[in-house]
Amino acid sequence: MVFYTTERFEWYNVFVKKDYVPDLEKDVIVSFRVTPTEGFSLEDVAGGIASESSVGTWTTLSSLPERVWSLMSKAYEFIDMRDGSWLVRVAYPVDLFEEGNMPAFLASVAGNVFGMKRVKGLRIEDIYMPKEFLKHFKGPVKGVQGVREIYKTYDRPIVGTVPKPKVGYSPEELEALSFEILAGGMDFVKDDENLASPPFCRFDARAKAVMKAIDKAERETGERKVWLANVTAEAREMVRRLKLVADYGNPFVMIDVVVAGWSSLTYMRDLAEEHGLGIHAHRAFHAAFTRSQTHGLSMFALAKLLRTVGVDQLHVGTPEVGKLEAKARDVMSISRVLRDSIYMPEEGDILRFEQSWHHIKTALPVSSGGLHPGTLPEVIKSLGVNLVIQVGGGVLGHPGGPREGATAVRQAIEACLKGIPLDTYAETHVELRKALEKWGYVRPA
Ligand code: CAP
Ligand code: MG
Repeated sequence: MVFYTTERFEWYNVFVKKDYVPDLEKDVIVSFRVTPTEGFSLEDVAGGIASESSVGTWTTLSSLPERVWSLMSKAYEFIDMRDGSWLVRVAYPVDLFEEGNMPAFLASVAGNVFGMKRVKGLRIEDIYMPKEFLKHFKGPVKGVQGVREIYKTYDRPIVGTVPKPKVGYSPEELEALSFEILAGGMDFVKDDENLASPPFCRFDARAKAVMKAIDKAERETGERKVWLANVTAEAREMVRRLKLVADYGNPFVMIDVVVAGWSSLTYMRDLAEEHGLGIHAHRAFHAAFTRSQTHGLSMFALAKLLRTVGVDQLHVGTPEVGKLEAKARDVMSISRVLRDSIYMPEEGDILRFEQSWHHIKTALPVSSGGLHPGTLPEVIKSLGVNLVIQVGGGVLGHPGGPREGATAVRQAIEACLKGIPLDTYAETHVELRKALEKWGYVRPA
């Protein structure tokens, strides 16, 4: 075996190669937004990031196997963002990573680097994945087409409700409420992200109750109705809950994917496929690392990684009309990167890469968070109809009760698709009128 000493190198500088041309077939490329700590040059910082996230450490080494030279990453492009930060692109040879191991991949490119003293801020804006990398991942089980086939609904947004209060109902109460919501026009009823199996609403009892409501609503309406069943729990229990949901013939489970973690999701995705289920991904906790513009991992990159592992639908937020912080342009880009077979960045967008998805199926964006009938035209205008819409408080808070609340949401969607202003449609649709009388077009603070 040949060993080299690295004593004669300025170690971090070895990882800066400004003349490097990335190989789009064989390199994973990460766009880092870098804010250097005072006293460090940009090259010092970029070299440190590239080293720590691939093969290096903080000092020169007395021996190095020859192979390592071909596994090193290269910081090759530096763009001044003119706000004290730089966009640094780092290329990683695909052979650096174990095939299909998302947690290990992230421990590399999104691991120690975030805590390095030499970075004051570090944010991953995007990750380009070549076919060589993607081919080891399975992607969504159903994809947009598969989800549409479940509902037999192809030309309007799929729409549903999370009963509120988000936690507190008993199974019997949820049964009655779910029936009202579904009979009123919703396609699905969804558990909230923090509803698992508390003493007053055990998962198994809830499953039985909600499925009874679904059977009854399907008989009454003739439409397919679905439960987005939150199975998030300790891994073995999550498996048991998924199987229970499948035994009931319900086609979806929901997972709080960020808090459950990448290994859990990878495993659950395979189990979902075995049982013919789709996965609804709730992103609770994402804002802890996606919200800052100078540190963390962007929601755009997170959405790509989740599609790669395999979720069929994912929360993306609302185009500035909802209760949670979001930028309309970002929400649109995130929606497109889930739905498109080839993602093309907007003109002038230097943060994001063109991304071809190869065999990985498409996924549906879910718009949610403070929506009500008055804000739906804006949501559909921005995000299109190939979309899942979730309205919780905007249904449960309807003055006529949840059934009328659900009907009002469906009416608002109908009006949008027909190109009729809501106020006009409300003249002949009383449930919509009552919703507009309460909320108008307000954007929750
Ligand atoms: C929405 C929601 C969702 C959020 C999550 C909630 O309820 O159920 O969890 O939408 O945010 O509890 O807030 P409302 P995001 O319809 O009553 O607001 O979709 O941005 O991930
Ligand atoms: Mg919720």
